[in-house]
Amino acid sequence: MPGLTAPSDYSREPPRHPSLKINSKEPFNAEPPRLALISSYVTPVDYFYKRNHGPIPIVEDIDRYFVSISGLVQNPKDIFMKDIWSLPKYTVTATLQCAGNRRTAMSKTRKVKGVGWDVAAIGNAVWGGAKLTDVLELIGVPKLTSVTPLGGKHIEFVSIDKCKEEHGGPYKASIPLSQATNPVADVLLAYEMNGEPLNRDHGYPLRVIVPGVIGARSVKWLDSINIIAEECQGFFMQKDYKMFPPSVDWENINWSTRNPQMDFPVQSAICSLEDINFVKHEKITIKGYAVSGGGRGIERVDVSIDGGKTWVEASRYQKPGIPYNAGDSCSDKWAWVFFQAEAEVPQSAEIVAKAVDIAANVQPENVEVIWNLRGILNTSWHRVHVRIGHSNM
Ligand SMILES: Nc1nc2c(c(=O)[nH]1)N[C@H]1C(S)=C(S)[C@@H](COP(=O)(O)O)O[C@H]1N2
Ligand SMILES: [Mo]
Repeated sequence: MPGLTAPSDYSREPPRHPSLKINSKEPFNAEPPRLALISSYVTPVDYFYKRNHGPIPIVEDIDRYFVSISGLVQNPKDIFMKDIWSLPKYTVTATLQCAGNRRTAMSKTRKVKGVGWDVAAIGNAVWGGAKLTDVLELIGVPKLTSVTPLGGKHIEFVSIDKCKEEHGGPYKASIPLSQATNPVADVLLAYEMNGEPLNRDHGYPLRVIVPGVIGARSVKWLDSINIIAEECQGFFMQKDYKMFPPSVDWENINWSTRNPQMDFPVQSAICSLEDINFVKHEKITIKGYAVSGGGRGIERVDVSIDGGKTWVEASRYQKPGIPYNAGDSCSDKWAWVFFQAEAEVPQSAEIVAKAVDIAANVQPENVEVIWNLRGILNTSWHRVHVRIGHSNM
């Protein structure tokens, strides 16, 4: 495609912040330290987790870059950046979370396949761009369309990066057309992240942002869009990012029995403490993030210092000085909340956090009941251990 190319090796990768913890070098997969993650409500681009499946594409000529939109539509068209820039610009504060967040902990119960992540394969950014539904209007697909006259029901986003899983083909994913054309769903073709043009790692020049949905559907380095009758048949929709029950393992898996994961479930993690901590004082701060999918706000975060026998409610906030209330018009509905609680701990304590969303969905107590062979969606209660004293005691 003119304007955008994809290298077939890793010799032209962008620079990255040295504090990121690298889980895989090629392709580059990295997350920030826990404390850095909760240092600000809007995650700085440098600290935002990076999840790639191939070498990072390169824009050679932004004026020649376009997205071709075709498929089951009457008027297929190539959309250039100037067309996108001329549409109303929206900014949406949305949390992106990889379905593999917290995978390493799931692997401790029973081995799973996939890149290992601690609790920071997640970040919150202010995404700026055009609403996808406005872009689709340019080619004659009206708002709130669930099926086009030619039978298109899904919208497929195709990138140009070369992915091993696609045998060197590009990354792709789809969402229902009804969601893409619903202005309230806030699906963006984003060209900005935190007020700056997207950088290469995060999808420059243009990426999809599907708020409230696992990160895998927010396709970076967008190359083309297809309106199709059935959902995308690509690897990352059909052979990955599906949630299986604990009884299914590699010898008895039947991928077609499950739907591709879309909304992410309710999640929380403590970030002010590592898995095992030796502290000097009895008084500790328990701080972290909580978030749910589908725009469901966080109703409550409970914390425990005795492994989950007794609980207290943590305070929740997004922006300083503005009380957070799920569903309130001044809260960011697609974004995480931070929670905080102070506690006095005995000599040795198991600290636990669990969040509840506005639909009263609660995180499961144990990882065993949600174990799945791909290690996705570990949303079990997050536990850390604290001991008073020194590590050599
Ligand atoms: N083209 C392309 N888009 C992609 C991916 C990819 O490898 N290639 N990874 C997906 C996954 S699995 C996630 S979690 C998010 C990560 O976005 P980020 O790197 O900006 O944090 O991008 C998604 N979009
Ligand atoms: Mo992901």
